[in-house]
Order: sequence, then structure tokens, then C-alpha cells
Amino acid sequence: MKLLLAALRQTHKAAVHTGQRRRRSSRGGGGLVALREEALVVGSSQELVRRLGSQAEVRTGFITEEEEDALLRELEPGLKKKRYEFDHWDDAIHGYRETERVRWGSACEEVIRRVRSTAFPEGSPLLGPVHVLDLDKTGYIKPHIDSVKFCGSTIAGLSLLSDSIMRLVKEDSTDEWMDLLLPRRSLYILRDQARYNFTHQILKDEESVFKGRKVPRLRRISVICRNLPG
Ligand SMILES: O=C(O)CCC(=O)C(=O)O
Repeated sequence: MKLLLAALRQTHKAAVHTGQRRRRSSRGGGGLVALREEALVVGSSQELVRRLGSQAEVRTGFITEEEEDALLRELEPGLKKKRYEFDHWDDAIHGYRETERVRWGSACEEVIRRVRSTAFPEGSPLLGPVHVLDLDKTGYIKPHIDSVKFCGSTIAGLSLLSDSIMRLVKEDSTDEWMDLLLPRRSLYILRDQARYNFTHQILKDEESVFKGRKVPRLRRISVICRNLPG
């Protein structure tokens, strides 16, 4: 199982350095798009945010508190048996434990069904196991692009327990970036160019700032559905 989960990610180390250095100088002139009542996506230009807006989507309050509790009740016992992994310097993720789940209790099954019917085109072949990633408060996800061998055009993830920021950086033009604010209990969906041409990462607590406002990164569990390559 570890191999399959690791295979879903391909790290792109170059983007870590150039992307972050250039972003600092370009931030401030960024564009933003109003999604529902609050702007949850900002980027290096309004044009980019407008162009990629539908491919990097955040839906606030996608699950209720009761549904979050149901997911946690189902996931915590298995996760607690594992240790957080910190010591692999080359991993795409620091401070995490993870698992996959195929079968769910009825409340959770209904949530997963809703995620899938919202995020994926009808008839799209789906990756059966749902990926569950538990990030410690000090954990973070480095920039990477999910493997095109194992994962199709769409990645959809629920965020439990904590708000966080997902940063997308264009792989071959690191001046182009977007930050997505992922509130607790929201769903994000990355599609097409946002999935294939941009690295994605979850920022560590020290860097977790959105539109000048600190977004405390606590322990965070994500529940991620993917489709199969077409
Ligand atoms: O935790 C998340 O929502 C993103 C996970 C991720 O980047 C991955 O598993 O490739």
C-alpha cells in the first residue's frame, strides 16, 4: 500500500526554490476571485486566476460537523496504530501517516458518493481506494505533481480538523502561482491544467498566510478521491 501511495506523487524539487523566491517579489499585485462569500483563491495575476478558476475550485462547508465527526470516528482507530513519519528527507511529505480505504460505513459512504458526483465527470473511471492523509501539526506537503501513470485528470480532497493553504506553482514558469485557502470541512478540486501543469503543496504552519492573514495549520486529515488515467 505504501508503494501505491508513494507512486501517486512525483516530487519536483526545482519548483520548491525558484517558486518560493520569485513569489515573494510578485505577491501583493495578485488577483483574486470571489468564490461564494469569500475569496478563497489568489494568484500571481487576475488573468491566471480567471483562466484556471474552474480548474482549482474550493467549496466551503462541503461536509457538516456531524459528517466530519463520522469520518474521524471511522478513520482515527486505524490512523492511531501508525506512527507519523518525519525522517525521510527525500519524501514529498514531511510529518505524516496515511492509509487507503475502500469500504466505508453508511454515513461516510454517502459523503464519498457526494464528493465523487460533485468532482468527477459522469462515467469517469475512478480509483477505488480513497487516500487518507494525516498531517501532524508540524507536517507539510512539498511541491509535487501526482503521477500521471496512476492518477487521472481530477483530484478531489476534503479537509478535516484544520484550515490550510494549498499552493499551486506552474511547473515550467514558477512566476505563475495560485494559493487556495482550504477551510476545515471544505472540498477542493484540481482538474486538467491545474492538476497536470502546476505542482501542489500544503504549506507548513510557519508559512501559512493568506492575503496577509495567518491561517494556523493544526493537525489536518485529508480524504482524497482520484480518477484513473483516461
Ligand atoms: O492533503 C491533501 O489534500 C493533498 C495531498 C497530496 O498532495 C497528495 O497526496 O498527493
